Amino acid sequence: MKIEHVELHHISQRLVHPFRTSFGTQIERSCILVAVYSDGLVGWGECTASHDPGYSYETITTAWHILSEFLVPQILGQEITSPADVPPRYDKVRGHPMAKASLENAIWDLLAKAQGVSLSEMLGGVRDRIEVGVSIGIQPTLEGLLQRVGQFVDKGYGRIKMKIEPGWEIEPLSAVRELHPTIKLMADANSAFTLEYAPLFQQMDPLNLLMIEQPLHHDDIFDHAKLQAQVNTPICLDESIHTPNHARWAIEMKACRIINMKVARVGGIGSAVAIHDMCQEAGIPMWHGGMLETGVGRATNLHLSTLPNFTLPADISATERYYTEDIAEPSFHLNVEDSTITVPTGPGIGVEVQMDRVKKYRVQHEVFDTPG
Ligand code: OSB
Ligand code: MG
Repeated sequence: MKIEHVELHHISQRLVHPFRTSFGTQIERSCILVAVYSDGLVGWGECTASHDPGYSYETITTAWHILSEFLVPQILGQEITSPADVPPRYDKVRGHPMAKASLENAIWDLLAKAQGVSLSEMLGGVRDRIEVGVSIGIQPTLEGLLQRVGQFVDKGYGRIKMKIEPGWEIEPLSAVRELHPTIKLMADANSAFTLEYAPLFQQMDPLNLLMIEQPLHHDDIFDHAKLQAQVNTPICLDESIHTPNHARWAIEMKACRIINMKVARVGGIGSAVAIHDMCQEAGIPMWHGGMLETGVGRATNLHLSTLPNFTLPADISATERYYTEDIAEPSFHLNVEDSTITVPTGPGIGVEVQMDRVKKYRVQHEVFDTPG
């Protein structure tokens, strides 16, 4: 298919509830939506870079720059017959996986739509609903935390993830564990600790956590291996894994027993599948993480999670947990009987972007047309 036209939309939406992690508090959530046009079809991808470089060095502004100056020009006007045609066109661009993923994922959606199959079918997915949990930010008080956890448990979420940082760890985790003795519980530190905290992580062993996510430095693998050797709870890497090589190093070094997949963090669906296959081979289970996505990114994440090695609950919650009004329809609901979300079955990612809403939340827009 010849890519005839590309559009970038920077949108900003208020979250239903502020989201506090060890790197900051989000009240508004911005992203770039990438739309690629060919043969009367449009494919969508979401760039999850944030306003600030807290989770990753990429921001909306760097991603816009990389997309408009370097990535879109490599795709526009080109004949693309397979998603595998895309990554080689990025050869001259180092890093910037979130920018790369948004355009590649939009092309996967476009090609799946052209074939009349869902993205999951195109990928060889094996399930039609994904087990999910909810990620709960750092709360101002312990009582507030227990109340918030209780609300999500009552809504039917079967897995709770709590954000932690130095000073907000054992006490809140123990309090939640005491109230919910059998729930699937885990902690995400977003790189807030150092190896000197190993004794603190050993204290978490009796809490029977599913895993501890990214306790140490955002680009570390080495110290995580030292920490994993000292604790029984599985360590899961998020921030440290950007390429199949990172995953291989982490597995060979025994730096983790679980890997969190974020398709944007690893540069797109092609790289995500390569990491998936490597982890499956190595016996390292995975789950899909989240970046507070709109319906576009959430749908992409659900389709990818249908691959066989995604065996742990995903950070993909119902739309209402994030936004009062999403930019895509239909919105996602929790199946309360088994804490799952159903994967859309329509062509591509299976959601319809509502252009009137995109325009309502849009703060920046750029159109790229085929030269000549
Ligand atoms: O580390 O998993 C993370 C949100 C923004 C940035 C990083 C992370 C998160 C979450 C939210 O934990 C997961 C979700 O989308 O529900
Ligand atoms: Mg994380």
